[in-house]
Amino acid sequence: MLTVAAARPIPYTFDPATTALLVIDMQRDFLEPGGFGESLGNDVGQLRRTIAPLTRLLAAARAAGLTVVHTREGHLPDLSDCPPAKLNRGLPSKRIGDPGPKGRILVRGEYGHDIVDELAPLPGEPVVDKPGKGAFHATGLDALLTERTIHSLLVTGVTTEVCVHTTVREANDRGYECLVLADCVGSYFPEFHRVGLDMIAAQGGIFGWVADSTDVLAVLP
Ligand code: C5J
Repeated sequence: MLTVAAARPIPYTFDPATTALLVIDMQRDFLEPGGFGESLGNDVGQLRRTIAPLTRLLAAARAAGLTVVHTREGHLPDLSDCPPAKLNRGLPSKRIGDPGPKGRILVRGEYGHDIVDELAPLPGEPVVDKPGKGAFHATGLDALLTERTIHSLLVTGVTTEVCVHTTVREANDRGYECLVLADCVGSYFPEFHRVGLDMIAAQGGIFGWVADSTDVLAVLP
């Protein structure tokens, strides 16, 4: 067992054999200059600062033999898996399925929907395509983790208060112990990022634990 002593609110203990690194939605359209996220006026620098520490953590996790799971938010080309309540949200002409700077917005198979080159999945690493914000909703993620006897999740990706938070809440309710890596998750809104992390660790770790990736790197074999 390994212990991340600096985790808040209390040290986080995990067994690498039953732990997965979860990399949430590190997609071009959210992170890259010229992508959909930036076209909405967002500062993608707030998200891009996660790429370097996450690259290091991903390499260390792979070297330590952890299960690595990537997710992507997006929909089938005919949008049949996108509920109207989601489809009708957003600025007109910048909705899911509309043409965007890197292909149709949040549509599977489009260039912008895929993961940034720096964090490209290795062959054999599962990539979970999810239609919702949470990675458990309408996906095979729970079954995949159960099959591999995973109980603990090192959670990374974007955005802190949306898909990361939703996924951590879903995971917590399903009995997974989640450690969120503060420098490997990001939001376009620094205040939401800070408060989002505080909400996870508050009340004795109501949704999980928070630490920096360097705290995990220090204990990984
Ligand atoms: C958003 C996400 N923010 N991956 N998606 O729409 O957090």
